[in-house]
Amino acid sequence: METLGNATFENYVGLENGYSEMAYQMVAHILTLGYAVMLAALLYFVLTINYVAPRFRISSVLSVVVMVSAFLLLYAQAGNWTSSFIFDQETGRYFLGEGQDLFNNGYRYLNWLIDVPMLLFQILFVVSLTKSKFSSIRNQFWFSGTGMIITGYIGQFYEVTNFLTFAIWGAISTVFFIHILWLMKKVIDEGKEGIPEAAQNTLNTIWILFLVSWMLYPGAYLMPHLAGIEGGFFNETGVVARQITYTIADVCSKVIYGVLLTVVAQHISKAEGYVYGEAKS
Ligand code: RET
Repeated sequence: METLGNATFENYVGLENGYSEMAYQMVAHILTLGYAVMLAALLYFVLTINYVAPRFRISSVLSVVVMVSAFLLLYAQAGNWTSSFIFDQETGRYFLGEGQDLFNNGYRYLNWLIDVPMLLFQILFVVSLTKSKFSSIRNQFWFSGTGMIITGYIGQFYEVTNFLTFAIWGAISTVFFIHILWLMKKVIDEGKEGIPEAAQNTLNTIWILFLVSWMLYPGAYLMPHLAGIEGGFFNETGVVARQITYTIADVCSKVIYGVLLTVVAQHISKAEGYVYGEAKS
């Protein structure tokens, strides 16, 4: 057991009990679904870029950046899963393969280092701030976004070996997270001023979507310890639950969020007289 060191709990489960066919395949499939969605959505964001007035198009460009980086990361993550665990014919289960790379969610965290600032900046190109300064909000998003992820990245190495270290880094990361939530609420509240009602309603939906989908990530961080400190989700159910949680969170926080921002931009564009495909008078 000690030989795995700071490996994440997926490896401990794979070494001790192995994975049933269903658990193994569900993770492989859900990771594949994840990168397939990112590639499909990439096309969506490229093809719809002219649906909004020119000044909003940078929002679509940022979605494209997020889609490319998420696609590559999830593709690597899926390969990491299938190469880490090997089918054992005697037991009919998948075990941690010898001489293979261990499985690690750290790829995700480093991907978030790109995606989180992009997703936060993205809304600033759609809404107009009435009181706050663009550069001040942008810098704070940048500071707390990267702070949240780097501290969480360090913490996740200790999820099995040292619960206290894991909890302390997680708590520091949460402070940055609360700051981000507070900033985002401010941006959305200011952004709602003076825009069409349909756009205001979509911004309300974006706030709920943001809140719920971003909270899923700390949920996934805690997954091996949910339902009790000892045992609990420290098994294949927890492993499957974590990857499902990540995939739902990724689709909501990157794809649906990007689509809804385009909808807000479309409402505002229309109110300003920009309709795609109509000649300017
Ligand atoms: C961590 C560590 C534990 C505490 C908290 C975390 C928050 C993570 C979040 C990640 C969001 C990622 C997104 C990625 C999109 O590509 C780092 C898990 C609060 C909120 C939106």
